[in-house]
Amino acid sequence: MTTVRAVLALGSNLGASIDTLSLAVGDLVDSPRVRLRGVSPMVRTKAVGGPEQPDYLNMVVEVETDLGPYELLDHCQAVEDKHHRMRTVRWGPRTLDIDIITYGAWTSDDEKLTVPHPRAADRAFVLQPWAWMDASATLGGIPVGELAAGADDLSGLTPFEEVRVHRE
Ligand code: A4P
Ligand code: MG
Repeated sequence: MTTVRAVLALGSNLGASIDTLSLAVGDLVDSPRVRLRGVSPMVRTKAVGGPEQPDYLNMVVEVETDLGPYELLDHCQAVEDKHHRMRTVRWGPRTLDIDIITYGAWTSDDEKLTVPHPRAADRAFVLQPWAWMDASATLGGIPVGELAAGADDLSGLTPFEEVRVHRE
């Protein structure tokens, strides 16, 4: 059976975000067709784009799957729906967003599924946790840690350990 490694980015800024992200990772790999290969730390990030909204928690996971790319998108959207995702305002606050960042070496310009994710290369909230998960990862041939270091939103990112310290 052919399997592909895919990188997924998760974000949440409504509700119990820590629990939502943790449960969502479990839900993603609950399918026998999706196995977990890597998990990043969670990061707290200032919202990029959209209306004024709360900070996000973001993280990245790597999965190995025999689902096709559109099947994987359906699976991610089913997990979003389970966590009461509403699609109202584009870039607005959400209980859970799951984006497919890469799907092996496969590329697509389709509006329904654009891969690699067209905005990932500019977004520290995707790139920095990805670099922490996999120091050897590249996007468009460039190390993701290098891309993160040049991303405009890097200064709005706080490692999860510091999030916990603030809460205690
Ligand atoms: N779609 C196309 N390509 C993909 C892909 N690679 N992965 C389509 C997932 N979906 C993809 O997505 C809208 C449509 O995009 C889907 O129906 C799918 O067919 P959505 O999740 O319903 O809407 P959205 O997330 O509001 O839009 P979009 O364009 O995915 O938003 P972005 O660009 O992902 O931005 N700031 C911080 N700090 N942290 C965040 O996580 N997220 C966003 C969302 C903005 N600002 C943020 C964060
Ligand atoms: Mg999305």
